[in-house]
Amino acid sequence: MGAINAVANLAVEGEIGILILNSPPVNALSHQVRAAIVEGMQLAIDNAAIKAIVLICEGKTFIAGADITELGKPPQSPSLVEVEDSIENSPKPVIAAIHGTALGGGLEVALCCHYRVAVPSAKCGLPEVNLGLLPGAGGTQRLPRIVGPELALEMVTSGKHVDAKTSLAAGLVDEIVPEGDLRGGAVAFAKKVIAEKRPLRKVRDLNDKVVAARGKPEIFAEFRKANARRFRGFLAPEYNIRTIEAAVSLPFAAGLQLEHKLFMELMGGTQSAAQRYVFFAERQVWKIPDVPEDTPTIPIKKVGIVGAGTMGGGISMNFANVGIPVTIVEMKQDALERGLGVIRKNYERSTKSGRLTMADVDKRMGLLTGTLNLEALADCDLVIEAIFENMDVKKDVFGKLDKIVKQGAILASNTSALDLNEIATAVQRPQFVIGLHFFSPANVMRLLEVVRGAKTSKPVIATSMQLAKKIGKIAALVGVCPGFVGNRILYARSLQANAMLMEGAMPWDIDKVLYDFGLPMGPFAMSDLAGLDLGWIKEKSKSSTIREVLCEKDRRGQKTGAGFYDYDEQRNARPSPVTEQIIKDFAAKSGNTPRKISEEEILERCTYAMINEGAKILEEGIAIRPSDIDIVWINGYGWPVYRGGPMFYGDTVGLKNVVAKLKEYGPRMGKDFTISPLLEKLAAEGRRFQDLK
Ligand code: T1G
Repeated sequence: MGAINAVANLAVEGEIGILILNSPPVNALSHQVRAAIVEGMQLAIDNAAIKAIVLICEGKTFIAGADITELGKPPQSPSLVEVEDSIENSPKPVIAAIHGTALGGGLEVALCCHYRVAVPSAKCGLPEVNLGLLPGAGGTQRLPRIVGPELALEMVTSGKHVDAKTSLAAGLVDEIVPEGDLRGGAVAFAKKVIAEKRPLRKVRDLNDKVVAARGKPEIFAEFRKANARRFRGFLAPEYNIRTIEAAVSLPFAAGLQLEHKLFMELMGGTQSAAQRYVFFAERQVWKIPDVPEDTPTIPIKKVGIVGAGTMGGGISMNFANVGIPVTIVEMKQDALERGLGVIRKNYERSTKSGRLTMADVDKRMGLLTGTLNLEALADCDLVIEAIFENMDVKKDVFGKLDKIVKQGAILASNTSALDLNEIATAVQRPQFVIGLHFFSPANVMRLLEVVRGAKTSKPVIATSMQLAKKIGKIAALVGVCPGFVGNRILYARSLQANAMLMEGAMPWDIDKVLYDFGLPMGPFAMSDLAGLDLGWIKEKSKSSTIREVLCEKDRRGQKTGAGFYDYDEQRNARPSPVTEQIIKDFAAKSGNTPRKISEEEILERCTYAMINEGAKILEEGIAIRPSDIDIVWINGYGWPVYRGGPMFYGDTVGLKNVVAKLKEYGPRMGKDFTISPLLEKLAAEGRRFQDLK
């Protein structure tokens, strides 16, 4: 038969019509693809020679969902429901042939086919919740009918991709066909359907599993209870749960109506707008304008880590996890043994959750070599220094590494604040020096700030970004300045938080506002967790800050049972009358008159100071684009993804309002506080950070 349009073909093999989609990169259900399916179905139905139809995709994956770039735009016909009706109501059996990932609208289309086959490596999922949405094309009503409400609840609220074996066991796919011969396997299955006169099985009519769950509200009550913490602040998970409840309690058509109503509510909300923004931001962050994708990279086959402390150990695990051998250097044997011991303990903890087997642990530990000898790093392709933050010590280590490590290797620093360009002056090859700023715990935290020095070469940058992807990190390329992007913005926020303590707010007032906003923890609870004595030197302590006074009174945080908060045996925090008095005395001594500070002011001063600092970071070229800053804060500092990041949040509240409020707060923002000219300009022009290209 031949081409239907630019993205689809209809082929005929005997009695089987094969509708082939080919719309790179992921066969998303764009208008063109939807039109092609409807037309292709009609052609196949009208062709008397065709007795069954196979829907298959070329490229790396089956349909990976609706076209996210079209969401929120005026709908174009045919709609996804029209596409689905053309398949489900076909008088000829339709078989979906799945490879790669059948996701979202893609799985919903497959669920409208009468049968589904998949290769062993295929995955299925309804990840709309990750976009702040729910499956809006019947998935919430068809999935529970085929896999049961329990698995459907898990799938639509986690967005997880289910593998082929599990999909087969759950009835989501009917047969696993040979890897590499999807088309052949699907055609053979279609012939079987014809030969055995199998019915046109519509998932919408399969009610056993939902009927069996009727009168069991505990399924949903227990699920909500078990996941309350995980879903805190998000709207979409609860909306998804309500649709599965509807699938159990309502007839199919009524369930579809509720699904559509709830979908449109989420679609129109700020949370989904934020999460869709983050979807694309997570893909943009890898694109470096002046480092093209074909920039040559350095093969990294062996890594060296200097320092087996908390950071060095965590960093090492990332490489062992992907099979790259690591040599860890320490100064003293006991420190080395302690470091390796912590790594083994961390791995063994993963065996308890079943994520790793003891064989996995031994294999990874087998890739780690401890030594007291820096020369052992001579043939490494990458060496990462993870020792304490002292410029002289770092420069000394880099000077030694420069003489030891083979030419062409990358010399990286895990510094979180020091001047990388200054460190690079200690070597003869500054073009091979880069910052790889991991976040603690480094084997868990997804973020990596890749710090570009003044002389860092493009191949070294390209290699570092590629390596970050390999070890499962999300990396943002940032420039050199105190605190880079993440910590610099954190500092701007803490200036406001600490200032408001002097003006009358209490740590728990400020923490509550930021916790309710969606952050996992407020700044003062976070300080208590990290330890108030981080960087504190007792001998030099002069009661010059509230933090110093607390340390002097041995209130150093959770570890001493008291810090800003008091802690019980289970380390539950409660506001402290002791701290309250310390703060009041300290503020009074500094001539401050306390006043009631509203939650609104607390939130605005903290978040607007962050947005303003983000704008300065953009002005200075320390970050490539605003969304990179958002990726840093979402993946490194727990900024709620449903608020899109500080810069997106600025756009949400309106930059005009941000500037107006900053001016209204005026001197309260601090004597050194200035509003970013870029922020002022965008506000004056009624533009957003997102408009910056
Ligand atoms: N729409 C538009 N573009 C998409 C897309 C989509 N659904 N999925 C991926 N892309 C682009 C992406 O931006 C990137 O572009 C390129 O494809 C490669 O993606 C009614 C409403 C499929 C697992 O949520 O999870 O259906 O940066 O880098 O790592 O119920 O992409 O190259 O220009 O991620 O191999 C539901 C989203 C939609 C799946 C492949 N579906 N995609 O991962 O490649 S909502 C999803 C993914 C929906 C209905 C509702 C992943 C992937 P560029 P990539 P990858």
